[in-house]
Amino acid sequence: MTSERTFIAIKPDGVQRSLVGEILRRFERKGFKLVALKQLIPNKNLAENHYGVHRDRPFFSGLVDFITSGPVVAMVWEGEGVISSSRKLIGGTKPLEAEPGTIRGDFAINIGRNVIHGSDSPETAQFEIGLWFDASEINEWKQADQIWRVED
Ligand code: IDP
Ligand code: MG
Repeated sequence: MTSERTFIAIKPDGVQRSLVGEILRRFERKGFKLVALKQLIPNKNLAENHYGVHRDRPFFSGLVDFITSGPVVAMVWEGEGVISSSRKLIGGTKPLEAEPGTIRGDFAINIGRNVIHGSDSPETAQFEIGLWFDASEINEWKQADQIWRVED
């Protein structure tokens, strides 16, 4: 089994709308392991680095203003296949097209207020985890009931 890690962030709209518990619940009940969690208001530098691939897009400055506008809940989740599975739990970028049952499908209607971010590849996950977290903030621990989630 190859375990991997992904970076997940509840954006300021998700925090303001009290969706933190609901979102954590969805990742927990799926069976992934939470290995880092903090709330912070990202500064401009962090936001611009995080969304660096979108630097030349027309929505970039609005996106940076939005993500720095209030508290974000930043997390690292661990498990086999967690990167692509998280993207499925999150749903498509455009909330009106996101499947019902996904986070964006259930809780959002607007692309600029789509509640949550998740890394889209192993390379992005590694980059984003390093950007948002110090190695010392990530905990290695064993889930007591892991044998009931994952075969040996
Ligand atoms: P993703 O969050 O599903 O990975 P990306 O295409 O990487 O989607 O875009 C990053 C974020 O930028 C989106 O989640 C959304 O908040 C914002 N965004 C993307 N496209 C638009 C747009 O056309 N208008 C406004 N915001 C956008
Ligand atoms: Mg993306």
